[in-house]
Amino acid sequence: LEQEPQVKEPPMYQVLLLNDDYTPMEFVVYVLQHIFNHEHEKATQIMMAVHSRGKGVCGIFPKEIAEMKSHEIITMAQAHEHPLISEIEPLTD
Ligand code: TYC
Repeated sequence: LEQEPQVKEPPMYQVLLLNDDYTPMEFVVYVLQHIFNHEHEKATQIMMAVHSRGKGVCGIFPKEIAEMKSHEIITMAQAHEHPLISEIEPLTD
């Protein structure tokens, strides 16, 4: 049988945001708008989901981009002395 040419897509990673008791809600919304280009309404939805469930997905990217965005969140949080944490997780299909 003829094989279709295999087009390899890069493995994708979820950028996760973790809840905490101290980071202001508006700061989380600001970060989501500026790092992920989410609209204010979408950023608010994600923030509230993380606030109530403990963890949530901000976006899905190839590994290097995911790492960069996760790092940007932590850097912005540290600059404002907020304990906000982000991590990345491989998407398994
Ligand atoms: N729980 C925070 C508060 O009540 C808000 C918050 C939401 C913090 C999402 C972190 O990833 C987070 N101020």
